[in-house]
Amino acid sequence: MSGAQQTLAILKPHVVKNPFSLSRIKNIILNANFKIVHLKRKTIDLREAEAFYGEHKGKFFYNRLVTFMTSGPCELMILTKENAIQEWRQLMGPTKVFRAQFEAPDSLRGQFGLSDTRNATHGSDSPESAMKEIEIFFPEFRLETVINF
Ligand code: IDP
Repeated sequence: MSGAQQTLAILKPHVVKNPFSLSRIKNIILNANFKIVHLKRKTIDLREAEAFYGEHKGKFFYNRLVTFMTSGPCELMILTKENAIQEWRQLMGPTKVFRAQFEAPDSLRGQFGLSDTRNATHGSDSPESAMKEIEIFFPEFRLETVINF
């Protein structure tokens, strides 16, 4: 049995608006040997954004983040690969764009991030959050169907 793992990846609205960035990021994803198991382009609604970022409620950046994430279409993806959660976070780079640009300039956030809010991508940070996040955006998706992908 393979050790394939699923993670939720989001390409944030400023990336989806820019066809050049979007196709470059998708090439990077495929070249890093992730499989895109499911992909949806949609504008996240307020209820989904609040469920998704609930742990950050009350922080100084929360309103700005929710406003941005609901401002236009995102691309939501279920990615699979061995050790997908950690590998995707590694490919994304640090949360803060100034750190990404200095410490990991080749990372997705280093290349495509514009600010801490508009840091290009999201990735689940644990198997528990991957399951919860996939359930928010892909309620129709049955995780067990790709366990042995
Ligand atoms: P992560 O996306 O790397 O997992 P989290 O700490 O879970 O990082 O934060 C969620 C999102 O909140 C980040 O991707 C980023 O867009 C935003 N964020 C986090 N910290 C800050 C900040 O200090 N200023 C502005 N936005 C932030």
